[in-house]
Amino acid sequence: MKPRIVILISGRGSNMAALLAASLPLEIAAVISNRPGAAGLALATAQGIAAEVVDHQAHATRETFDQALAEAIDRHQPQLVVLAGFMRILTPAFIRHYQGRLLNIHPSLLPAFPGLHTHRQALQAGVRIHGCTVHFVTEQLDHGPIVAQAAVPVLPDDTEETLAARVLESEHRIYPEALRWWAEGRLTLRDDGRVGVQGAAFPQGALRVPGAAA
Ligand code: NHR
Ligand code: GAR
Repeated sequence: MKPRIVILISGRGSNMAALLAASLPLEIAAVISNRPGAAGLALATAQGIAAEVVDHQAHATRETFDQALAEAIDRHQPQLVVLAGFMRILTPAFIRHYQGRLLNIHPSLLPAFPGLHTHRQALQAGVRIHGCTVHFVTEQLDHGPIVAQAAVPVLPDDTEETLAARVLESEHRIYPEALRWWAEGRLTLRDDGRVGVQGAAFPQGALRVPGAAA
């Protein structure tokens, strides 16, 4: 039987859409948003996937919101919970409940630029290479074991918007790939806290910016 996942979103849902489009060998049991107006909800509904809202604004504390969110998730009995542009920091109790079963995509090359406004942070730091990271979620924000990363160049005329768009394209490539590895049972969370990927291809070539590769 195909493994089941639940996807959590907060807005546009383009990473969710990339996962839906990838025909992955898994069942997307539901998409849940903490914002009632999230555009991704309509996208999911249009594809026949259960779309639900757990509105964080209806909760006085992070703890009760996270409890309601976990109840909504667990009704679907997923083997994995996938954060795709989900914008609420999760409490330690929630993280413990989904230990090793919670994935996120973060728009930077972690451990650089955790938190919000990553493209602004990258431009301010003057880095030549930026990107995105798929990682398991732990209590420490944006610090969990890394599954996959993709690098993109930062160009001299980049704005937050142009850089974000370039990174987003790479997000849409590596998140489905990482989910496929998971669905095929090729990911292992090792005792040393690192992630093993069975049978991953060694990448050809390297990115160097500025300047052409030798
Ligand atoms: N929760 C834990 N405990 N650990 C992580 O690594 C998490 C997490 C929850 C979300 C995604 C993360 C990202 O990829 C993520 C990783 C939201 C914020 C944030 O500051 C920071 C990081 C991430 C997501 N959120 C504000 C808050 O007060 C609200 C911002 C908003 O609503 O727009 O929760 O970057
Ligand atoms: C993506 O770039 C995702 O990496 C980022 O927000 C965007 C969501 O877009 N996530 C975070 O910043 C988490 N704090 P999407 O809704 O179109 O997938």
